[in-house]
Amino acid sequence: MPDHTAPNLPPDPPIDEPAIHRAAEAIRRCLDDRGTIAIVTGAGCSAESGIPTFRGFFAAAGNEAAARLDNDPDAVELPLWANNDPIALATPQGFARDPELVTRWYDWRRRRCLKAKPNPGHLALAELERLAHTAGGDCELFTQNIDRLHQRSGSQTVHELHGSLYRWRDLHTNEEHELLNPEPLGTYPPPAPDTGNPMRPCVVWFGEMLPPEVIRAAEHAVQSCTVFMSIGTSAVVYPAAGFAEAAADRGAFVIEINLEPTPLSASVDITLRGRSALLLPKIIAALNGT
Ligand code: BV8
Repeated sequence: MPDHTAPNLPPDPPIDEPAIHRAAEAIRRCLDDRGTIAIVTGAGCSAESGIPTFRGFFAAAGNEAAARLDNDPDAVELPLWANNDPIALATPQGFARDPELVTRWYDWRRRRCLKAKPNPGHLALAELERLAHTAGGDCELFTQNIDRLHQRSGSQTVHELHGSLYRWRDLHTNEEHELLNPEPLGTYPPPAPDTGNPMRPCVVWFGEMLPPEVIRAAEHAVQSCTVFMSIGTSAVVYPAAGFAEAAADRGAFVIEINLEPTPLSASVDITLRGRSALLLPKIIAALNGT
């Protein structure tokens, strides 16, 4: 029985070894041509670090088990959010309606992500970046995740499409502050350390624009990549979901790794069903010919 760190993961589907090798061959051709690999990851990439996925966040049973795993003092408060739709919380309107509830939710996620560890899928993507650079190519990773586990696993080029749980900004001055203290923030919304003004997390809520510099980097990667990988995402949130489609339209070789089919699955070159922490290391092993 595989050792899952995230509770309630379904049993592993059969591994499609030939597809693993086809994916590795496509990546090998890209590296031999000193090409660019573009990658988009979603919450599924962090699921095996014990972080519930965004839409699975309120699979209450799984999340209560995960919260108990953490012996989180806030675990008893989880039902406070379990009756709320995360999409409603992750909006400016949700924050305006109940800034205390929303900032408590983000602080709870911030502390659980601080305690989480990168999983073998994160480490495999950091290794892929190293292989790309050694070959004289490039590897641009765009994540929808706000947990910084890619950076902590050693990936050097990580573009945060939807911001970060650890950066909060003063609502009046827009000054940003890193909040890395593992203790609860205590006051909600938390006060800025210099002005005392209330702060919000520097995440991109629904209805908010993504950082322009990240959009530009993504558009460049989509136009220049030879291989595009979509990993652990339901591919329903735009503009991130559109990057893989645009890469496929341009003729890039698109590889999807996801536990379940997505709207992208029909239009990619290879779609691998399974856990990213299991399949990514297998692709790297095939790439290294080991
Ligand atoms: C924008 C940060 C321009 C916060 C997130 C009406 C008004 C305004 C905009 C829209 C609108 N209608 C539509 C839109 C566009 C909207 C959108 O796409 N909505 C969707 C719901 C249809 N997009 C936006 O609003 C974006 N901004 O468009 O600006 C604009 C502005 C104004 C007006 C018009 C346009 C901003 C989007 C960013 C929102 N913020 N996160 C936070 O995290 O709290 S998005 C949120 O969803 C997370 O970032 C999450 O990562 C992301 C996507 O979800 P996934 O990562 O894919 O996670 P999910 O749970 O869905 O799926 C996980 C997958 O992994 C599953 O398929 C599962 O099977 C798989 N999996 C699980 N375990 C594993 C696994 N796979 C492999 N291995 C495993 N172990």
